[in-house]
Amino acid sequence: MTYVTNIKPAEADCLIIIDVQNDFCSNGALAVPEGEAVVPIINELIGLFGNVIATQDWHPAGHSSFASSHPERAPFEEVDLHYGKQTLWPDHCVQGTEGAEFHRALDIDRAQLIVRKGFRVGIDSYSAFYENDRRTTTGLAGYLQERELRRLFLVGLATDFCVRYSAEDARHEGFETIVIEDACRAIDLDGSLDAAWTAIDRCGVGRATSSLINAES
Ligand code: VGL
Ligand code: ZN
Repeated sequence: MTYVTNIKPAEADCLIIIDVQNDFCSNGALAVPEGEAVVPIINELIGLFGNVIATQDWHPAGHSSFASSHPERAPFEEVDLHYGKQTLWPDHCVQGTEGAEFHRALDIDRAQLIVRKGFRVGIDSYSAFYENDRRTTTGLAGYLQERELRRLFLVGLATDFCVRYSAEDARHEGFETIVIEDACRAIDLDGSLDAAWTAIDRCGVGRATSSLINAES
């Protein structure tokens, strides 16, 4: 595990806020335990970074990742879709619904880009970079390259799904990548949180704590 300390956000650094949406917070359709606890922490971080991007899980009704789209299947079961195994979820983050909106206290106005993902009815997308077929891109890597943003700090929901896969893909795309641990919360399904940290550590993504990130002095 690589712990990164003494971080002063600079020009080539970017904060990427993953899926801080109502459906992943308390009373949401796919509530992440303590999901909303990341909001004040992330708002502090937004103030320290010159570059901020957010992702928004953005599914059409009837999305293939919804258990309700599969007869006789229940949420949190796994099915085989055309690209491989897919966990089924309760209906969540349906385009245009309140559940898909960002948490109202999140300082989203500072985001320079919002990447919507999971909008293809037949493919889920955990990662901010690649959909779950591992082939279809969101365009984010190209955007970051064109803006010469090279070091990425990931925060948000959920640690063991969208944050994890975004971190792995960011690293594979050649970005220096750091997950800010206390600014994330997990779903934790059948050991998925342990698996996520193992995968994050193994691919060379660093970890940090928000209180050790300082403004440029
Ligand atoms: C997420 C499951 C389904 C996430 C999104 O944001 O981690 N998890 N859709
Ligand atoms: Zn989703």
